[in-house]
Amino acid sequence: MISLVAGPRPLVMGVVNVTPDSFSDGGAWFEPDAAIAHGRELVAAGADLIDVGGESTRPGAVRPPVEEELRRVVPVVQALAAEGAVISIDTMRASVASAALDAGAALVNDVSGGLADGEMAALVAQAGVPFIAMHWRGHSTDMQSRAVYDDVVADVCTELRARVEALQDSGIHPENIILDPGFGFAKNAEHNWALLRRLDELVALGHPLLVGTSRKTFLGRLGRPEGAEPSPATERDLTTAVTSFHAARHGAWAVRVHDVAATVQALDVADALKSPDGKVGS
Ligand code: PMM
Repeated sequence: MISLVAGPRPLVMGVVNVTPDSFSDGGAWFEPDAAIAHGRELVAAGADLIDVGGESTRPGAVRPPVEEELRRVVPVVQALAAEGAVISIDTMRASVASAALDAGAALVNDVSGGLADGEMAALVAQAGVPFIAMHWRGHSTDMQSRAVYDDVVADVCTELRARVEALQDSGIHPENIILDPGFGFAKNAEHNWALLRRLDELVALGHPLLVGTSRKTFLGRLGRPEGAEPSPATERDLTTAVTSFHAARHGAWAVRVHDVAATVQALDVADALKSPDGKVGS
């Protein structure tokens, strides 16, 4: 089983999006065989766990019917889990989480933190598996209209604390709750940078922290004039490796990324910079 205690370096969660329209990889792994082959490549590159998702959450995305989501993810989870990969199922639907757990998934990654489906928390409590609760304010169709905060870091911490309480009330063991600030979800670029700058406050919530900046639009805006198009998503892996390095230096439990090989190198650098007593060097 995967360790939920932050180790010497963060775990690497490789992303397999079985979707026709994800912003980050544009449907490259939509066919089950291609998705399974990609999952194997990510494991070979050093991924500690594989996140399989069948619903695109890009801003403005329309949700697939549940049957379609099941058709996309179940064969991929089944094949990769049978080969020994540790799989998280990235879904907001309890029925999809349940089918994926039956197919061999080991944890549930819900970008809505249990808010989108009233049955999710009870299902996870019953299954006794780790649950990734991401900060979320509503479905992708109109989430950017909710990117309004007094102090984004304080507000995200408050909303995540409320989620933890509700999840515990539903029977999920606190030690099974992993938190995620939800980079890019109802957040503008400055909100995302503030969350990264003040990652320590999120780690201090006392739960393992997952950081998912990979290929997100705020990275594509770096160095571009105001109002210019961001760089293509596949050209954001270097900046992603740097933000993963930063996450490692600030105690993240895991990073969720597309380019596993580059991330492993970045985390190796972070690890090498620690002194032998495990302290972060200056
Ligand atoms: N981002 C995406 C999808 N799932 N899950 C978690 N826990 N955290 C994230 O930041 C997150 C996620 C969207 O990105 P993708 O299209 O590259 O999968």
